[in-house]
Formats: sequence, C-alpha cells, structure tokens
Amino acid sequence: MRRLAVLRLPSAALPLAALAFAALAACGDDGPTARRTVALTAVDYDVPQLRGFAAQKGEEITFTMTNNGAQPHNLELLTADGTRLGRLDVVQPGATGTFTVRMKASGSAKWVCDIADHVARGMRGAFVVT
Ligand SMILES: [Cu+2]
Repeated sequence: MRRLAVLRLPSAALPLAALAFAALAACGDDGPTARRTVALTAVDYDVPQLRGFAAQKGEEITFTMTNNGAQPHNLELLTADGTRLGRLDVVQPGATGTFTVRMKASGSAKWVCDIADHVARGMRGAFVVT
C-alpha cells in the first residue's frame, strides 16, 4: 500500500513535470548542430560570396572577411526583422576580420555593410536560413 501511495502522489504533479521538461527542452541551448568556416572577400562595394549564400538552422559559422577593396568595410548579419545575428567591425583595406554567428532560427535574413553610403552602393543582400 505504501508503494501505491508513493505512485499516487507524483501522478498529480506529472503533467506539470512534463510541461517543465518540455519548456526546458524548448529553451535549452543544445549547442550548434554543425560548424563551418566561410571565407569572404569584401570589395568596393560588394561581398560576392554572400550572393547565393544559405545557412542551416542551428549551425555556427565563422566568417573571415578579407578586405580587397580600397575602402574600409564592415559586415552585419540580421534577421528579417532587424535583430542582429552578428557583426564584424570595420576591416581596413588589406586586413582580415573574423566573427562567428549562430544561426538560431530559420527564415530570411540579410547582410549589410553599414559604413557611410555603402548600403546605397549595393553592399546589402539577403540569404535564407533553412
Ligand atoms: Cu562597405
């Protein structure tokens, strides 16, 4: 009888426990599903390797960007609603910068170089996280 009582007590809490577990699983950081490195070159005024670029949800990408242009360039990746995914600060001509981005959600995303008038000159684009 004691065993039955022990079983009966947690049964009332079981749905809550299941919910708590589900919430933890949904919110938990399970780490990247994959890692890769992508080499980029910035030119005046484009990052050609980002044309046709695509990413997988959950992967962690380390971008290296070498500035082959005559102007300084930076790079920011954003979700479609403008949430920053990652940012590489100014890379001077001839220099290389590195930053790592975790692709946390699927959906459309975009990139810009937001120095001066570089967006207007074409340094922006879209990519998809699937
Ligand atoms: Cu630029």
